[in-house]
Amino acid sequence: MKWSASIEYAEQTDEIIRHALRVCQTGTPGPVYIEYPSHVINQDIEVKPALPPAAYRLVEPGADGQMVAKAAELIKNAECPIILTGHAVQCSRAGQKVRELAELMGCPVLQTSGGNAFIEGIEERTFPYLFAEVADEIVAKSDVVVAIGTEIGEPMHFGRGFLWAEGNVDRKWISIELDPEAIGQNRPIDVPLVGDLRTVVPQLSAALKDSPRAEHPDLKRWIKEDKDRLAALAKQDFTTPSGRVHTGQWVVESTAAMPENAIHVRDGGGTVVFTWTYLQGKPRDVVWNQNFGCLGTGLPYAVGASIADGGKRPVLFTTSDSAFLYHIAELEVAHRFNLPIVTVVAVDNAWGLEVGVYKRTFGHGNTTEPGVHWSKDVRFDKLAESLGCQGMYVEKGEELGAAITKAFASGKPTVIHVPIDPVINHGGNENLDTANYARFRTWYAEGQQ
Ligand SMILES: Cc1ncc(C[n+]2csc(CCOP(=O)(O)OP(=O)(O)O)c2C)c(N)n1
Ligand SMILES: [Mg+2]
Repeated sequence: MKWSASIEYAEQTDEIIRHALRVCQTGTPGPVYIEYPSHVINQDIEVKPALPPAAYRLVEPGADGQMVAKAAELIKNAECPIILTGHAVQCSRAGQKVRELAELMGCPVLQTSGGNAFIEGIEERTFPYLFAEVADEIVAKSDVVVAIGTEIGEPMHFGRGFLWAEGNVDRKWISIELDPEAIGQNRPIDVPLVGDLRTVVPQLSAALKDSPRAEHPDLKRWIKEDKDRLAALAKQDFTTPSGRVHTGQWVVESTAAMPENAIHVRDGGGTVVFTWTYLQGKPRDVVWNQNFGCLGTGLPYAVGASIADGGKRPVLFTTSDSAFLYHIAELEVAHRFNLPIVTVVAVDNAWGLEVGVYKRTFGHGNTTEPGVHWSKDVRFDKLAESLGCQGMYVEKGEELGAAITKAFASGKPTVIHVPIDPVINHGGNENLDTANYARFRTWYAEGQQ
């Protein structure tokens, strides 16, 4: 909680509510807590009309004008300026403003791993940092980075290590953030632009409007190379030794069948790692617990997102099995509200990512990995039916896309149980099969574990 208060006198109500709204929307937005003692709840008071927001708190704060001019100069004089988008771009609905800036800058957009929602209109020029090969070249060539709504945290190697240590290492950093405390926490910043993304990004665009940059000469090639990469991944040979579905195919089929306007919710271990590489859709809203990678949040997020949306947009929830089990009873809510959530469960009957760690630590076959495998008799489709939802069981990867389409068409909350190959999912001794696993590991202690 950012703040908490108790309303001891009924007449304080307005003042305390206003302060609560002020605090929760200042800096990084977050919840506040107010309690009413029982003697206040039943009191009658004269209530004056509510003040308009701008009369009692800062609304849509903008950045310092001199700083905006300095940032614009850096961008104008750069050879390869780029944009790095964090999760706040999606949360604050600043996407179309970022699109305008990206077009004026003629530049590619990199996504942080927590900010992988795509912005309508610039999907093609957007690449996931670390998981698209062209992103390596883009980072190395970049000489100015406009970081928008990101703390430039550990999965970004703090904007200092790994990929950032290649190429133009003296690149300049412009950081657009609502929270002044986020500026410069993880790396030095050349130009801080503090304010609401929805105000600051247009300020920067206005400063560049009269001299838009030509499209970067490599942009078309980057777009083509990434398209080719994704097409090749979709056509990969997905045969597995066990005959169970390959995790890569599980991602390809699920995300290719994702409706264009879907909200994509993610949860799990190995499957999330595969999703960064194999993702075929360009979802405009992605809900996933980046910070701390806390498992089990997916189903509550899916239910919450769908209720907040009024049940209008389809919700595709891709999850690993163990993560799904945490709060599986929330399926009852999905059923009771008849929410259009299609859950696709990748079932390896294990805490897969942890099994991989055991194997690397103790060697394949040298451990029974106690407590990380569970019975093959668990059936998520049947569990779903018992809670009022529709259940499906899909054993063949190539049949998964059609099943998802059918599930969305039915309008019913549905759970699709997909048995996936355990070795592919959590890797063999060397973790050779998990897509870009070595790169994912660089997040943790720079891969020194
Ligand atoms: C709440 C929580 N507990 C434990 C972990 C550590 N952890 C990371 S991945 C993982 C295994 C996840 O298993 P599953 O959801 O089945 O995904 P899989 O790797 O098998 O695809 C665990 C236990 C975590 N991230 N969050
Ligand atoms: Mg699992």
